[in-house]
Amino acid sequence: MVKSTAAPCVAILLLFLTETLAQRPMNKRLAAPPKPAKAQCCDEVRSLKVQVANLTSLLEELGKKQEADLRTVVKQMMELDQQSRLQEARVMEAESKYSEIHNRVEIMQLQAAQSATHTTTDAIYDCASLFNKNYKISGEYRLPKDDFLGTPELSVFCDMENNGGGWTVIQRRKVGLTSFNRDWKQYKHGFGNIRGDFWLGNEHIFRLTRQPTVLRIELEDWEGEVRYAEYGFFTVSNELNSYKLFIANYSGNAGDSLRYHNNTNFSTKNKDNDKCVDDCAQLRQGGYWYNCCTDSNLNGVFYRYGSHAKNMDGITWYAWHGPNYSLKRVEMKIRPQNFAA
Ligand SMILES: [Ca+2]
Repeated sequence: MVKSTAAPCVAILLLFLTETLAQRPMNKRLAAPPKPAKAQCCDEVRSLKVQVANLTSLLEELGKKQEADLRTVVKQMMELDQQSRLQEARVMEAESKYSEIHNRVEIMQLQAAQSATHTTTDAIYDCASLFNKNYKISGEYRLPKDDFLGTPELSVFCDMENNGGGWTVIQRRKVGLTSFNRDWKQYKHGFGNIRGDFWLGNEHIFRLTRQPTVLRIELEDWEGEVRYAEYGFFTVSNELNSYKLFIANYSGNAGDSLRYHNNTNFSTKNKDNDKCVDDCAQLRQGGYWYNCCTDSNLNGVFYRYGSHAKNMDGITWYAWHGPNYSLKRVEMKIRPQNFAA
């Protein structure tokens, strides 16, 4: 009987063990992530990767296109610049021809007038006296020599049309091909082209400002804006006093950048008469009434657009554009205080 009861117990135990062993790997398999979910995730990653690849190539394409566009724009700008320069040169040539013809006519008119008024006492000193004799066209005129004053014949440019006319131009910067880094003698007698860039000459300016004189300075920047500074009083001493500058009574919209130079001597690269340990004429590369050194430098270096905003020795007017901006055009002109148009 003992034998017959032990046999079923062993069978149950074996069955239990078999089931337990069989269940173990099954549980393990159930704990792993389901197969379909894994496949879905990879598909998403793959599609994202494709999208990223597409975007990258799109960006590359855009980048290349932009670069090409930029190159085209730069090329077009360079072409336009070239064209405008050519046009500017053509306009300048035409202007100079026009002005030459005008001048010939004017000189003939002046000569005729001089022979006609030979016996009268009203002498021709400057553009203002010409204006009062009814010369109202701007251009080059020849002032006769004056035996009484001991002055030689002199070519001047008269502005007969702007701000009431009668102006004798004593300085001009607009073309930029004439160097203003000249010596004492050249500044004394004048240099340049009376229809282009020139300095009339300290000796002539001294003579012309012996009567009470107004100075008008006109400035233009590279953006095309025009401003002016006017001095109701302007005179220059003789050579013994180093053509010392005296100015007063400022008015205008450019700011007063000549006041700092008031009461200073004229200096050139070979004559340091400034009020500075430095040699201002050498530093600023011009001839001017240098103090220590500048609040304006109208006889400085002509820098073209693009290189006009980098140097201290350019044609500067601090009160308007600061110490490093070289102007595009300058004109200094004088007229007697008692001038009445
Ligand atoms: Ca000095």
